[in-house]
Amino acid sequence: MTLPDFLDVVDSHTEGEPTRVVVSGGPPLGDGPLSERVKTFRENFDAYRSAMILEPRGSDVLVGALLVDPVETNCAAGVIFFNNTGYLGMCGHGTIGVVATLAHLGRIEPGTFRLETPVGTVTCTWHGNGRASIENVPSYRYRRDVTVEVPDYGTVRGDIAWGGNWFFLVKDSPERLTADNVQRLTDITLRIRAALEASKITGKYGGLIDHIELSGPPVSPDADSRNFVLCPGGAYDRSPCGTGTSAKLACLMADGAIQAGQVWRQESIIGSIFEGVARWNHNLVIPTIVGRAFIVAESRLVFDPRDPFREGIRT
Ligand code: PYC
Repeated sequence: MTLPDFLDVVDSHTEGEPTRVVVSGGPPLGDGPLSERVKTFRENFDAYRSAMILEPRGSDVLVGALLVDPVETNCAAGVIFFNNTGYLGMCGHGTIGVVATLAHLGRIEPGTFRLETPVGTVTCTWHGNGRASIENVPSYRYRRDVTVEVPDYGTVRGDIAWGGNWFFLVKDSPERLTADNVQRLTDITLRIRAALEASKITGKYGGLIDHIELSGPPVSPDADSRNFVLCPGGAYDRSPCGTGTSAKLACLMADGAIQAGQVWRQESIIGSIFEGVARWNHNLVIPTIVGRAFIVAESRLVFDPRDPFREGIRT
């Protein structure tokens, strides 16, 4: 496949975590279910992802979002999220970034609409002034109090939960949750993730646990908890992580530690905050996450056929 000459994108950050939305162009993925279109993207057009996300045009922290036609007729659009290593089921900060981008482009007014993702439909509300809410896909705790032996570190205990991606959540972080400790936090969470994989500990139906979330006491008096979230590509989430906060809410609801409708304020490792609230739908938790996103750039990414790194630097 060949890349186009250029792609127009809008970059934003949601509570510190960046999102790049493709606003014109993008690969032809057909009109099948979004999960099949992800497969087509991965197998036939992965150079679009690498060219947009990897250096020299992007970075390991960046999440990309491609808007596509939805299958569900009650959805305004479909969206496929991707990062430095592959494709995400859902992305909470990214959805808030998409909503702010659509508002910036004048494509939406304050109000509510639905977006289709490869793992289900989310309901978005644009409140204006950078603020958006997303009612996420149904979330749940799959296993409680799972222990894993991390070589040369020790036993780590956590819950496995789904919030649109699979998470291993450690309630009482064994490490200091401060921004000056992210190197160590990254190292430890990478080792926890490798140990889970080596021990064949997975989400339901063998789902790969690719996000690790450590929680501890907040720094801000306005927050209930602080987290550090390792993302699939090895970067840490600068935001409190929308799908991670959803997984956390599912665990808190399962424990009876919060009640339906109670606000949970989740602080990130850099001190930004998402507000979360959840309700039960039978035995599943429906989380709503509120956060702010701001536009930081409107750009044209250029792919010069003579450029040896036009598909990004794959290491
Ligand atoms: O906000 O859900 C999220 C997310 C996942 C990976 C990075 N951010």
